[in-house]
Amino acid sequence: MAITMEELRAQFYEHLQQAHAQEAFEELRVRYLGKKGEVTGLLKNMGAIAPDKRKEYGQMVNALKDEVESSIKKRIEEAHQRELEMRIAATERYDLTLPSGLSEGSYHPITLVQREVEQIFASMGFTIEDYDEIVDDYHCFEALNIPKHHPARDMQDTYYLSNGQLLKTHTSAAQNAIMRKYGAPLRAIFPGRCFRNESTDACHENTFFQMEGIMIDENISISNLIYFMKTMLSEVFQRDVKVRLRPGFFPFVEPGFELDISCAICGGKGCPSCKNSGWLELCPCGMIHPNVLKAGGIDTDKYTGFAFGLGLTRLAMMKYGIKDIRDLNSGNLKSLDQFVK
Ligand code: FA5
Repeated sequence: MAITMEELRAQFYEHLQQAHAQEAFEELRVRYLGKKGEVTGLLKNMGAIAPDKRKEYGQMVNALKDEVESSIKKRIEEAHQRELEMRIAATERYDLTLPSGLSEGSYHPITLVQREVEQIFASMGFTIEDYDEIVDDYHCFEALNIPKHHPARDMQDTYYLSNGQLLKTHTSAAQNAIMRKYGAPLRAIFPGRCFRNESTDACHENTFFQMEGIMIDENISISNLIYFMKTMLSEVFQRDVKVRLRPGFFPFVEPGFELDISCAICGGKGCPSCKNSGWLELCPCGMIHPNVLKAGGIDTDKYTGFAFGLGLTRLAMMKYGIKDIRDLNSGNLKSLDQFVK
């Protein structure tokens, strides 16, 4: 007895279920859809079909043909996908418990010390500001009471750009913009990279970091300045450090001071890190000159303020006992390893 269409469909799916390889799918295609294939063969039964049902029967056979065709195609795609996944699994097997083989990263000592100082000042109500590295003459000098041809410009060997701008020689270059941005009263610190065209030695680099701080309010005096400097140093070093304050000249402060720290490398005896003086200039500071306040739009009848320019790179040297400042820019990963946190 001839097989019915339903029986043929069921038989096909049973065979399809058992087929896994490409050749098996090809065999199925020939067996069911080839010229002498079993689905094609259904058309041979057409003579036994009543004439008014033949059209419908032909359509059903064609639908079965399409179904067989697309079912085989789908299984071929699934088989490809499975094979691909197996290949990936075989080549990329991760064992998340294995050690990475890479050493732990570390923060640069300047970053560590910068963050520490930032935290100290933030806890005392100072905001932390960012400023450009390329600045103009006005902000770096003129707004700081250093007019053109003033001899104080020689104190900082400046890198000028061909467009007349310059690389920031000190973080004081941001003072004017920050005063103008916030007005008074104001407490802000602004760390930054500075550039000076000078010869390098154990305590001088041509690229180094400073952190500027300004506090402007009514009745700010030198005693406020000394209090903040002392607090900052005792928090950073967590011990008593020997410092000295001596008069210093900077056109943007009056009076001005040099704050030196006893050299932590030699304990104050004198060594190359402190140029054999036993002291290292660390944080010049002073009361902001009225001309600078005025340039920043601050009412000098009402407000006074102090400013300091902390040498962050030197602070990192002193805190971590780094003998030569040039090591900090050397990119020597071995020496940085010790700062892994
Ligand atoms: C200034 O740059 C002033 N703007 C600081 C200031 C701010 C004074 C506010 C008063 C009020 P000076 O050139 O001395 O000053 O630099 C300040 C600190 O930066 C130095 O004490 C030192 O710690 C550090 N420093 C300066 N030049 C170098 C250098 N070449 N390499 C490493 N650190 C340096």
